[in-house]
Amino acid sequence: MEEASQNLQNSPNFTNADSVSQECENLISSLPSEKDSTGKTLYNYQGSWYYPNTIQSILNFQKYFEARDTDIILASFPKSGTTWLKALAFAVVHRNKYAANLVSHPLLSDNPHNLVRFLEADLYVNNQRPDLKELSSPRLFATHMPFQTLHESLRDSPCKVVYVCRDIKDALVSRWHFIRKLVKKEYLYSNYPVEEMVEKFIKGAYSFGPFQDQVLSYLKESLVNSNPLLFMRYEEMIEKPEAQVMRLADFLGCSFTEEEKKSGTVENILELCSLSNLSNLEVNKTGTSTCGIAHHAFFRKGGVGDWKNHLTDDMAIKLDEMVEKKLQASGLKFQ
Ligand code: PAP
Repeated sequence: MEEASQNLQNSPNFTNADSVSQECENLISSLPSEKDSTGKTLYNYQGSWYYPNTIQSILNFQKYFEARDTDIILASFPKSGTTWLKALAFAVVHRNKYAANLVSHPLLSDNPHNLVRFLEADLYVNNQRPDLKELSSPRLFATHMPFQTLHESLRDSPCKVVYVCRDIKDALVSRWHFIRKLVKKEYLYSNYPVEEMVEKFIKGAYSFGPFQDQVLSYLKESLVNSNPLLFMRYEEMIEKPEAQVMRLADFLGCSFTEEEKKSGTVENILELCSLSNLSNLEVNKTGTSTCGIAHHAFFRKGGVGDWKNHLTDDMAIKLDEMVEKKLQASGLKFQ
């Protein structure tokens, strides 16, 4: 959900990229700004870069969202495993309502992004007060905002936050593919060179960037715990999916029982939410999500290390060093 969205002329949620309130316009005029490669302006709000329409929806969210103590917020930097985490969390939380292997499971007929909707990139786009009161608890939401921006609306609530983090290089390459896949030939981004994406990541001014600042915001929070926070890593989910999904269930307060473990519930959920299963569903081949993106664009290769096919060693070293430097300066480590 990012630069490409600025080019989605047919998307209902992204057409009014610059239609913002007077209040938002005043705020924006005071913020640091940078031009992207198409000449559109990004602004830095609370330490992260956004296009104006996203700042407007963040303001809507910060002003009007009323957290419930039972809410669950799934947070991520774009292209870090959001779709997978949404599917897993939905399946885990609602497993008593929908058996994971039944044909009627919502994940078989709808995309994870419609079942767990983004706050700033969907629900609050062009809508100051989406009706969220009717949703039954626990409500699941998602965000790409850094913790400090999300926290403004969670201050008075002990609701849970799950953050999924992925190697910057794989997240970058995934974003690059996403932009090229999503955007029609006539738009500039279909010929977007990966070098430009790397430059952008090094410079830091791109939507929801800088990566390392966002990761640090959640890493810090996982120590402070003003909200209960589970820090997950995409690579660990790939390596040990059973252990990670059980960790997720434990954190969400719905641990798998011994009987569930014996009867294969964990495996069923993992199979239901697997990249191969989800990407081959009719709904994910054809549909468009509530945030205006074609479902198929959220699924590609998955896994760890695809960056090796697209980035040079020099690029990789620069990106890794940049992240390490940021984390070292804070005295924090991933593990
Ligand atoms: P978003 O931030 O726009 O929602 P997000 O789901 O975080 O996107 O990232 C998409 C990546 O997750 C893609 O990675 P790739 O480009 O390296 O292939 C996509 O393939 C991968 N992905 C999507 N669904 C799954 C899944 N069920 N299991 C594992 N990986 C997945």
